[in-house]
Amino acid sequence: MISQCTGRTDSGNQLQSASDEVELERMEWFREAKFGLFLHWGLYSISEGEWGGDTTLAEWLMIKADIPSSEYEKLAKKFNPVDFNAREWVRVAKAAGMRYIVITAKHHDGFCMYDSKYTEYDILDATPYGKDPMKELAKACREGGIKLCFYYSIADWHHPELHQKYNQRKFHPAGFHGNPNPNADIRKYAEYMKNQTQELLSNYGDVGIIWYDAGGAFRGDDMAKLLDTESIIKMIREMQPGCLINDRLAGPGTDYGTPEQHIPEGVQAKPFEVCMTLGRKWSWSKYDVDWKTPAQVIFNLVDITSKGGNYLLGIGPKPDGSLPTPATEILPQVGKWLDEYGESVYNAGAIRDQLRFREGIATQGDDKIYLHFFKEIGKETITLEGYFHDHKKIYMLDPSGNKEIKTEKYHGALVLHLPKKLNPNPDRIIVIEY
Ligand code: FHN
Repeated sequence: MISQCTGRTDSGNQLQSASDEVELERMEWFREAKFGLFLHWGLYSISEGEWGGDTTLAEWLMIKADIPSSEYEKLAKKFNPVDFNAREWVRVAKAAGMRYIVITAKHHDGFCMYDSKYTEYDILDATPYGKDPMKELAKACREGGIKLCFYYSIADWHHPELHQKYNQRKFHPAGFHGNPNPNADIRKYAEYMKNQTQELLSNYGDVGIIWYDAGGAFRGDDMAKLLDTESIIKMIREMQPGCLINDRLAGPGTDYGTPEQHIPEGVQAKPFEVCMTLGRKWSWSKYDVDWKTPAQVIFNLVDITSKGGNYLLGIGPKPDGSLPTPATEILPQVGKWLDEYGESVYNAGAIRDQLRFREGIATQGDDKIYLHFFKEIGKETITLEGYFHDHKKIYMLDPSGNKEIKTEKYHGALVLHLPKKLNPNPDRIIVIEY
């Protein structure tokens, strides 16, 4: 039996090879974490979603508004997040039940939200703020016991050694760059990327993930060859063996898949993490008004867990460093539910049995099956086919006291008699303990 939390077998010796063991070890915190906070924060946040009358913008501000570097760089002089409080960000994440934070160290605009020795185009050298927020966040994460992870854009609309042809060609057939350099040398950009990865892994303590992202750049190009990604991956493995690498860096041996804004169908063979915005935008926009409800977030989290994945939920801090009010209202409600019912997520994963449960979503831990009913099912009994355990007990999960569920066997299936009054929460959970 494979544990859903660690992926490790009960005997521990059915693993295929030593490298599998290393991989499982590295992934263990990630499998157990289940839920993370994705933060997009940068110069684009200053526009608050608007530029030249267009109010549909966000972190793609520079490319969508076709802003040259000479113009875009001026935003740095306005970036002064005086209300940034790393401890508050960590408190909000933890209160939501999130166990890791992924933050944009550098997005496609090329601006570094940390103190880099490889460029002056960073928050310490180019803004009035003059501090490194990632240092403060790293400290707050360590104190708060949650993992700090860095998003790093492979695309770069500012760096002189990345030819525009490698960046996104979504709006410009020749590719986009804020200051195109026809003589750009991709080897120098590859070295820059590797050096910045090295400093992120050197200066902020343990890093949970380097979350690479091309955002459509290098499409049709051999990214692995052009950027020598194998040497970057090798360096990461040597510097911080516990640091994960997502699959958006082309190359051998990355750790997990990253479906975006959708939940894949069915249980996935490889570890994965669904990244999704809480509103409509990845970064802060005051025009972003379509926010998911706590119930929708909970449903997504349980659905993703039932398929063996993690949920990385995105919000955009404001330019002053404060968090969007809707996020600070929605996330604590998700955290409250996880406080009461979170064992069906944190201590569980995809169903391993042949159980067929049509009335809702099932997750399975090491010795429990959790049946989540997200809507009224309009009947007093349900029949679980393909169930074969000799269970110890079956009960409704209830923080005020679990309620025993009556059952009976019927032609090899298990019939559950549902209680008349189901809990008034967005999710009623029946636990089968065996
Ligand atoms: O282009 C980026 C986008 O701005 C955002 O960062 C998302 C988050 O996963 N990734 C890319 C689009 O897939």
